[in-house]
Amino acid sequence: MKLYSHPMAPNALRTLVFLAEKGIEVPIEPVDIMVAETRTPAFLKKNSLGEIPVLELDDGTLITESVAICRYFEELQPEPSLMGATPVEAAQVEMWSRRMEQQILGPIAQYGLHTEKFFVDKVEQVPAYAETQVRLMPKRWAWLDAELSDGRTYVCNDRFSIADITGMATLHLCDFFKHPVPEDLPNVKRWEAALRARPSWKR
Ligand SMILES: N[C@@H](CCC(=O)N[C@@H](CS)C(=O)NCC(=O)O)C(=O)O
Repeated sequence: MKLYSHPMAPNALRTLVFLAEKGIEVPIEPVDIMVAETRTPAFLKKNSLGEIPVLELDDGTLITESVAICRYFEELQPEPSLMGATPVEAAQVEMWSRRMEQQILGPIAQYGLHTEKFFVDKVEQVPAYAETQVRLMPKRWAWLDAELSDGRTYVCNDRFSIADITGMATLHLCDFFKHPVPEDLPNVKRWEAALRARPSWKR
């Protein structure tokens, strides 16, 4: 088994954090997106979208998409549960994962896609759109702050899950683009501090 990955790539990082939280070790084949190693003909045979992470099993099976790779490891090793241990919990974690991906990770990822030179061939970059996305961030953080105002630390049932891992990937992107969480949101700040304190936070 081999994981094509890189800790500086947010989606690849989600899988790396997931594995670290499970205590699972998988051999890593580093793929540097900044020097376009995802766009070589050899890599495109592994993922036609030219993206990491990619998990390659010993029989040659290829699994792409960070959450699909996490799902594979959750099924192999259910404990500690990061995707919900009962049908209700699994649905709630899925709900929160989609919320975190669409509401929180989405705008800052769109900002990166529309501003980084590296993505110029990937999308028609519209700098004005990028600015609208970055302006959305404080509003989205304020939404999360209100959600966490009941005092819970983690987004879903106050239990660390893959939804928080998507939050970690977002915080890494916010660090990179220097758009921190606003200081006046104590509940998000509490959540952020808890995530940054986890051993899996390190890249
Ligand atoms: N939906 C995919 C997204 C994967 C993705 O966007 N990967 C980025 C790094 S975070 C990538 O490899 N980009 C390389 C490129 O665009 O050339 C997932 O969750 O795995």
